[in-house]
Amino acid sequence: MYMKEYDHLKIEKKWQKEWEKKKVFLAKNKGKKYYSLMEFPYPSGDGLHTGHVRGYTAMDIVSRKRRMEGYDVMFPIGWDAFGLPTENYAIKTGIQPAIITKRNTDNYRKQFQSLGMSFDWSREINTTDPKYYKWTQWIFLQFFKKGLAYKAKSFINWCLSCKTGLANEEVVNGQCERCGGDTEKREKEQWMLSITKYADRLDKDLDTVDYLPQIKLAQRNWIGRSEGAEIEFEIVSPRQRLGGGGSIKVFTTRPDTIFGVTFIAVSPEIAKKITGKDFGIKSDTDRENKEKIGVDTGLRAKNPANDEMIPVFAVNYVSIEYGTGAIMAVPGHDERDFEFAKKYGLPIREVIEPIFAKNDGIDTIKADLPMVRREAVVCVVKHWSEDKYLCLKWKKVPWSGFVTGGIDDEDPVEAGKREILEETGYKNTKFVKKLGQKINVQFYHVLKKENRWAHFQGLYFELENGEQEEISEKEKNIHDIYWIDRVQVEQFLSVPDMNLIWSEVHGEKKPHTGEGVLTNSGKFNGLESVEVKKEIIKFVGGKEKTTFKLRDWIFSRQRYWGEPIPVINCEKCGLVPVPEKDLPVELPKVKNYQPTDSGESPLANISKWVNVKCPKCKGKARRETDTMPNWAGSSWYYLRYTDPRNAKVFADKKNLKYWTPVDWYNGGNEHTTLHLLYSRFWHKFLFDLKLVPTSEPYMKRTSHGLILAEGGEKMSKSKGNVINPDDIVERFGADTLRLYEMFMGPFDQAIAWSEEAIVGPRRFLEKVWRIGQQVLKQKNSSGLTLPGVPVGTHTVQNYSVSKLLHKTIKKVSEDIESMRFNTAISAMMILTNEMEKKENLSQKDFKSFLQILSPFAPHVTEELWHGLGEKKSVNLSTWPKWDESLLMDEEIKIALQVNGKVRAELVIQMNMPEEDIKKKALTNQTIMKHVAGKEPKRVIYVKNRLVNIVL
Ligand code: ANZ
Ligand code: ZN
Repeated sequence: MYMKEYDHLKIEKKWQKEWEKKKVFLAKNKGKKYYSLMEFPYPSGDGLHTGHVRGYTAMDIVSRKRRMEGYDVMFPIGWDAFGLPTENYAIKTGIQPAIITKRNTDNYRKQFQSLGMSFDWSREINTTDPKYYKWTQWIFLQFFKKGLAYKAKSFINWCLSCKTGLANEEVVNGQCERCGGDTEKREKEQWMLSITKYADRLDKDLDTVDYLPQIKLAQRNWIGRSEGAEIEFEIVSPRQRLGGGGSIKVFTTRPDTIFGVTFIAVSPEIAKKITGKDFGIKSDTDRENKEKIGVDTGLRAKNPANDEMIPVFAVNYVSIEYGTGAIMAVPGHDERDFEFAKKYGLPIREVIEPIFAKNDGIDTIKADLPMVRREAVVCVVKHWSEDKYLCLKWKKVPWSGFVTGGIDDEDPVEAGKREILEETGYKNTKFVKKLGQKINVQFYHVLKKENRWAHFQGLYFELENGEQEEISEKEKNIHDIYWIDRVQVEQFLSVPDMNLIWSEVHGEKKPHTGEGVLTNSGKFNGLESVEVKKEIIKFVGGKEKTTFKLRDWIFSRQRYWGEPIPVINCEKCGLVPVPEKDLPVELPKVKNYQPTDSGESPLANISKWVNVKCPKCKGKARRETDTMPNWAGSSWYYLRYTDPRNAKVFADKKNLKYWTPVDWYNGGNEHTTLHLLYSRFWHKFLFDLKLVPTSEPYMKRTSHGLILAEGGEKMSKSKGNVINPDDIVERFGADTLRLYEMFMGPFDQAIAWSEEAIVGPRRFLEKVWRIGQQVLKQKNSSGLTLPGVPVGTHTVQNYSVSKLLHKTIKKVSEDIESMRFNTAISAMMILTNEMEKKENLSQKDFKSFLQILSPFAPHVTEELWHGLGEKKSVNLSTWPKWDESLLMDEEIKIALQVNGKVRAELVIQMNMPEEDIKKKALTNQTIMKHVAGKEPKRVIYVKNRLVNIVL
């Protein structure tokens, strides 16, 4: 019945076959559904590597747990098999991509099976199967019919080595995301999908889903929602050329800075449109990094806020692709404009004073008190002979800074001198200059007991000598005086905004780019920037406008191994969709997969395939020869799993209603922008057509960290550091590999492979095996441990194991939900250490332990489970519940009585089982003396209070 040694090879094969035979993991389409999904792989020639195993194991654990919780679980798998690596391999070897794909998927399937993944294999799909891509093409046609798929000439990124166009998001630092080769811009006619029409919803609806915060953020950044305004600046000169009219529309997120505009900056394209002249400037999309260049166009515009005449520059740092392609430049508060203005000697005007509100510590603003505004000065004072500055550290509040003080209707310089004298005693101050920067600080004045809004004017003084008066006792109690070295002043200041004042004395002044209080802004002076935006937009006749960074999706590739775009070009009728009855448009077999240098797809050379009749007029026409990008098939695959063999629709409504949305979707960190966004977009489109029941495809999304090679480098074939899971499965077993990968570190972080560390999980499983053999032996040898019958002291000892077991059940249950697999495993390791020490471990407890371990190590647990007489898979058993009362650690004292008289005390754990307590009472030394060997008539237990032994 049981093996002596833990023979993983035998056990794992045996159960994989058994599961398959008994169809343990097939989804049933009835009951409480749970849809767990892991991104399907691209089946490359190299096979699965250990990096893949991490994410799949995680979702396998979740799926197995859900089955045990009584859900009808669907955990499907398939192949995202179109794409360049296969095509490039086909070019090299002359083997058809379809054949290569079959070979690779066969290998992947075998590998997944050897890992014990509980996939529902009956739902396997393949994006390159014509029966599948028929529906990818069909969905594309729906986009086309709604005008959301269109052709446009545009500059695209061209990969010189893949010889294909790439979407912006497939270019990373100027290089092709796939092959790492150089890219260039080429103008080409391209198919586009109007994802921008969904930008707003793609952003807003993130509020309705449970994604990890960093994933939502990545999506939001990619969509790049920006709330601002469009404002027109009238062109006032030269009048004659423009016929006295015309204006430039700018997009700004900071209408509150409009009084600080000192020039208009437009993209070269807009400059050309207005003036007809080419200024020889190329716009650079990489607007943050490049040196800013510009030319005065000679145009003058009027600022609608203050009627000022300002110059219009054609610049390289404003792009035609964003907003209106023109900006109102505010060098006082924008770093790019600041850099440009300094370079070209344009005025810099400050209109926003920083504001700093104290919101921690004892000087936190009190919400229920009014704000009292005070004019104030802040005095930077230089030492008479050294490069040091006079600083104060307050005693009662956590402030350190310069000499400051309030002023009423007096000359600020005089007030400053007076404050310096009062607070520090220094007499001979020489005023040098006023500092342009003013700042606002809001705080609770602890001594005056009121909220203060201090409006600080910066003043700069130098001391002529060190002559000092005695300071009053009162002042001495307020602060200590320090002379701080120039390089340390910045560190010393506790209010960060004071740095802006300091930076005018020393160091480089930078524009304040945050919010604040308006100044030099006419009737808006003194108001806060965040509150005044709408009003200013109205004041200058602008309109509120939201823009997005997201661009339309370039949806064509000039390559062979992709879904043909199902459209026909007719000279007479234009672009005509292939009739639905003619779908799929199958990829023809070709001899040569080589892409062409002209940038046309290799399909263009197959005249038999290309030349067709127009479906509308029956005249001469040509097929589209571009194919879809490799993101197409993965944009809707999770829908197909619900009904994978349907030939009439992409999925039956009933199945969609039952299974979608996906309850939990896990995948690589690298897919949290593009794939996730693209599939959300397709889903919303299908939702609008009432073809899917929900507006979001995935309820929950998590991502796992990469597994790096030993030493921390990325695993790659070229570096020869890829770890093949087959090898590990053979030597250590799939259960060990699974455990190891879940144990190696926090799930969302990258972590390096370590051959040495894998031994730990293996030893753990060997221990589980040994304990299992022990429990089995007990079961087989005698009736000694029949559950519920206490024998000797064993029950008492078992009690502490039970307690730890219930703690572990709770921990594992909760940790799986929050993907803290590593801590779940270490809790189980601690439990086995305790279990191993016990001589007569109860079968029941051991079985509960097998159940919670089974999602992690399904094979060995299944073997032991059946060894203990179970007939059904452990994955069909019920997930154990923990007993709350056993979790309490509280110890209490109870009284031990003999014939009603208290003779001793006993410390017990609260809610300890009655049997255990009675036994403890009877074996207590003092009590045994009093009982003196007599047979007790009765033993009465009052819960958590006392035991009375009646003789
Ligand atoms: C005036 C201003 C004042 C601006 C200020 C910023 C700070 P985000 O937040 O990324 O949407 N801008 C607008 N269109 C641009 C274009 N086509 N190329 C380059 N820059 C452009 O950025 C919006 C801000 O970026 C806009 O607000 C505009 O500069 C600039 F203190 O207007 B702002
Ligand atoms: Zn036609």
